[in-house]
Amino acid sequence: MKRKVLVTGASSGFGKSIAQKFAASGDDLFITGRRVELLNELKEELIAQYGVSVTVLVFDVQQKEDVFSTLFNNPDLNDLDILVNNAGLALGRDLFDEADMDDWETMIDTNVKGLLYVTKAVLPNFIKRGKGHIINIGSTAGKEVYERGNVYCATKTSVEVLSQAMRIDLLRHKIKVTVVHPGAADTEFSIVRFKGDEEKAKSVYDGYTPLYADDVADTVHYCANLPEHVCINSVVMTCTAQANSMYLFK
Ligand code: NDP
Ligand code: 8X3
Repeated sequence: MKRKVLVTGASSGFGKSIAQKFAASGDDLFITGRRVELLNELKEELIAQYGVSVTVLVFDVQQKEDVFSTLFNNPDLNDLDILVNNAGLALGRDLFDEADMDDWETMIDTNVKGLLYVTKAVLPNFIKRGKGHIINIGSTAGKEVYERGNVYCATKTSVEVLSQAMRIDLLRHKIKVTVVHPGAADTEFSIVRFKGDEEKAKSVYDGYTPLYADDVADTVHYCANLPEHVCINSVVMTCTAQANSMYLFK
């Protein structure tokens, strides 16, 4: 049956691929991000290829008022089935004492507070219907802390903890909560992390085959396609060359 799926951070990487997977299986999409041109391009592609309905919603997840004015009480989202909280980023890879405080704040505001705002804004729709599925994108960075990962690791640990908390507190509303923790994946992630330094970003994926956005999207789509009574709580996935945050065989 056709579902309504909201994917944050769909202008690139995992989010774009996740939107493509759901559209390919006939679901209607709400795709969000800040880069409106990329979202509009994706919308045209999905409509032309799959004939589904696609709505572009442009907002910065850090801006609470914008998140709420776009999502809260939005009648189009009344019968939302699935929320994928994917928007996020790392900024910098610096030792704790040398890291930039503005980078820290942006990561906390995006990866933690943004995820909370978006979830709170659409939750009444799930509660009214007594069903819904929240799929949060964490990271192996939330499983083991690595050198120079400090605040990024803290935000992804928060995603793990908040996923557990949501699962417990929302149990009475029959809402499923899944968290997917991917390891190193070749997206725009490292270009953003290294502030546009493409050489440095590329070197992160040299010497092994990393995950690709489609690998993560397949897993998210799988978790969203299980029977009503089944919920995958947590998935940690890495490429074959990676064991965890610390061990990568190049
Ligand atoms: P990308 O940089 O390719 O995509 C990030 C997406 O998040 C973009 O669509 C971007 O949209 C959106 N985004 C970032 N900040 C904001 C914001 N303030 N408001 C709204 N949207 C925002 O990276 P990935 O696809 O790799 O990352 C997706 C998620 O996966 C992130 O949460 C990341 O932490 C996590 N992750 C990534 C891994 C990797 O190795 N790539 C591994 C594990 C987890 P726009 O710029 O248009 O706003
Ligand atoms: C992104 C993967 O290894 O850079 O979450 O932390 S890593």
